[in-house]
Amino acid sequence: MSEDTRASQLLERIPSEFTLGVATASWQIEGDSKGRGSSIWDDFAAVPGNIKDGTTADPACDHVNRLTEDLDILGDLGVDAYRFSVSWPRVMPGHQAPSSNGIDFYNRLIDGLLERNIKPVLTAYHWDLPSELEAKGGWLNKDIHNYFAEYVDLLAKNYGDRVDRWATFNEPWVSAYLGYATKMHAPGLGVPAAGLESAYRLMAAHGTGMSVLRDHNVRSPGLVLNLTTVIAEDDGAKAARDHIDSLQNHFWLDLLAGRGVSAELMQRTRDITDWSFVDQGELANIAQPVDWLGINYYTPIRVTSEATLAEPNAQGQDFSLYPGTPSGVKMASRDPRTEMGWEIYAPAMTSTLLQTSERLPNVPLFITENGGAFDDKLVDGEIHDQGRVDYYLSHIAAALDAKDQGVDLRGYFAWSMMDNIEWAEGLEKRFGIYYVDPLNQERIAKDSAKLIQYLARNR
Ligand code: GBH
Repeated sequence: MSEDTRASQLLERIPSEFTLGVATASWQIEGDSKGRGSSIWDDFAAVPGNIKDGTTADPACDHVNRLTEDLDILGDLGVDAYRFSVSWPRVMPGHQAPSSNGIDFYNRLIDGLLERNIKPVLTAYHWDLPSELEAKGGWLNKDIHNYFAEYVDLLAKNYGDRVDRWATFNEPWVSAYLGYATKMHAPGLGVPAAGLESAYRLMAAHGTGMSVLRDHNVRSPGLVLNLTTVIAEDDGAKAARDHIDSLQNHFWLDLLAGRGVSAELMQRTRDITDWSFVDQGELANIAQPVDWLGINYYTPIRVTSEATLAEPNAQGQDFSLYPGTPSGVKMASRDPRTEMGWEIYAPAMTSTLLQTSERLPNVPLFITENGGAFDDKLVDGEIHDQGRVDYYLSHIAAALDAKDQGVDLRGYFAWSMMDNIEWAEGLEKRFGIYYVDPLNQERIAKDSAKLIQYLARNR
């Protein structure tokens, strides 16, 4: 089937009230690090070797200085919504007094979106913790939820009248396990027990943030998790599968659904932590209703006990991210893959949505990130990113399959609006639907941008 036919058939399946959007995050695009306080990602990037190509926060996409141009791109795309994150150290440098310049930047962003008829979707925390708070223990500090509450209060006061949808956190699993259990992300602690503890404290802060957002009566508060389907390739891998599933998926949904931390998970991790940081009184606050849940989906996780069959690991897939996994198993992602090595397998997106709607019933779901890094080639000013176009066609269809099967799926956001700093991978891994030239910051629509534009404009 031709690509145009696939695109027009997909278009027919998208309901008119379904939200179509694109997403970014502050540290990955903003640049202008001089105009804000320091974050753990600035500290992490300053250590040689932490970021593969030595990329630092500046200039990134120089988004702070190119705000109008980027707003015009969003307007031209014709998307319903734009998901961005606020840099905590830009609006509250050092977690001290608020910065009027920083607050004004997001006012201009939000107002510019509304002028173009685009709904602002705000994430409070997408990984750039003020350095001064990390010095106090970061997400291991038992008072971190109170610091977070002060920050969310500032956001709600300033933006609560105009933001359409709020997320307290983006992917707390990544903060806990890439940042604290391992050294893959900032702050790079590398202590397994710290992964489990920070995972809990991030969710405690989510609960406190929700309370603040409710106090301010903002529209649609919720959060974003990275969830996926974990597949055992054989019987010998089932115990490992269950453990990874519990840390990756169940843990967060159990807390949100009021089931607390499961006895099985506590049992399987008892040699790592005694979970004494779990405060029974706090669990109800963590479990307060959310108006929506965002799911960031990229790839499934496969586990096998047949060591010789194992494929090379996908980028980042490592058992150190899942403290307590039984030994004797391997990750077994398959071809085809993106440039990250992540397996492309759209049915796992459908199953992830189905599984999530069972584990946390009656909560509207959004795909808040989905996309891929591909080896883009700029030829005569054009990027024919066929791999990414195929990825979007198959994954948006897979999301709609879940909707057809009864999942209350309300929208889909492509990651990302433009090429940006892919965290520890630096600038070499490109997830954008717009190409960003690292030398002159020129933005060029890839074929995938034309696909998203076609879908967004023609519904
Ligand atoms: C998201 O993280 C981030 O929100 C976003 O900032 C980032 O740029 C984007 O995705 C692309 O990476 O790692 O092999 O075990 C996604 C992080 C990616 C972590 C998929 C879990 C599972 C496969 N997640 N990953 S693997």
